[in-house]
Formats: sequence, structure tokens, C-alpha cells
Amino acid sequence: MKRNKLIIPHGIYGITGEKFAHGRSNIECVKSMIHGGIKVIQYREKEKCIREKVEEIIEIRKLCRENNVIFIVNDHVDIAILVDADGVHVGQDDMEISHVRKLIGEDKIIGRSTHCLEHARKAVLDGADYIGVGPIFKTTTKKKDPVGLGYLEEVIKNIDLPFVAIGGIKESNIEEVKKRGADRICLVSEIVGAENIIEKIKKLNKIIN
Ligand code: TZP
Ligand code: MG
Repeated sequence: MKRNKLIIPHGIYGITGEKFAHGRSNIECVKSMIHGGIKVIQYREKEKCIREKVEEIIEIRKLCRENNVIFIVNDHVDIAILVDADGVHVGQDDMEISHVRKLIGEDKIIGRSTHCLEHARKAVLDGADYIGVGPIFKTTTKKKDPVGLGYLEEVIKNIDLPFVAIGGIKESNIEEVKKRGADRICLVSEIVGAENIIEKIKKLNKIIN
């Protein structure tokens, strides 16, 4: 039975990306994202060792809890459990949703990256709580060819699960994504790479709200 489960809020979904942050740390970026009003943040870090990741995750978990921000851990189900994160996000090459669910429990959020309708349908059947839909546009943040706005439209038409549009989304094209019907939108490099993260978030929110 699903009890106290949180739902990914509408608006901007933040993800860390230290590589694109012009020397700012993940912690600094998260502080600015929270300050800018982002209500859900995912810790995604592909380069650091586990020890370093755990240290950062513990700190970010605390920041999110203090500010009522939903906190999701990418890839690491064990660390998500360790810090009592609100959820975990897993890709197509990660653990099966049923296994993640068994580990993390019914009350936590499980997100799954999807790149085609078949992935999305399977995520629904497997019991994911939301899906990532992308990369919508070309991006250097993830090694994956874009799926285009076409896949976003297919999801809107066929899938009854919250979804987050992601990949190559910028201030210059976010309106297009919103107009198609995406209520949850993720931008990584556009936010962490902005000269002023807080101002960038304000501008983005002005466009989508
Ligand atoms: N999953 C699909 S695209 C992507 C992820 C994690 C990266 C998105 O980064 P950016 O910088 O917003 O294109
Ligand atoms: Mg992964």
C-alpha cells in the first residue's frame, strides 16, 4: 500500500552537474537552486568516488530537508537508503524497478529515465513513480542521441504517469517544451552553468509560469 509518498512538483527539476558549473561545487549550486526556489533536486555525479559522493549527499540531504525540497539520488539506491532520501532515479542500465522497490520501499519515489515509448510503458508496468523523457534536444551532458519533441508528444498522448522533460533544454527553447504540455522540466547545464543561478531560475520560471 502506498502511504506518505511525495509527488514530483510541477516546475523546474534541478540536477547537479559540477563539471558544467564553472568551478562552483555541487553544494554551492544546490544552495543557489534552493535559493532560486527549485522544489526538487537530484544529486547526479558520475566522476567522484563513493566516499566523496556520500559526504556530499549527506550535506545536500540536510539542506533539502531544512528547506522542504524533495531530494532524489541518481544511480545509488544504497546511498539513497542510507540518507533517507525522498527517492532514487535509475536509468535503463541500472537496476530493475522491482528490485529498487524491494530495497527502498513503497513510500519512496522511483524515477526511471526513458528514451522511447517502450521504455515508458515498461516503467509504468514496473511501478515507477515518474519518468524522465529525453534527451529532447542535443546535449553534451549525456552521451545519448536526442529523441526529439516527438517522443515528448507520444508520452503526453499515451502515458499516464508524471514525467520530467530533460536534455538540451535552455532558456531559449523551454517555452517550446512547456507549450507541448510538459509541466516538469529539467535543465542541468543551463542552470549550474549560468553566471547567476538564482537569476537564471527566476527567468526560467517567468517563461513557464
Ligand atoms: N538525462 C537525459 S539528458 C540528461 C540526462 C541526465 C542531461 C541533461 O543535461 P542538460 O545540460 O540540461 O542538457
Ligand atoms: Mg544511472
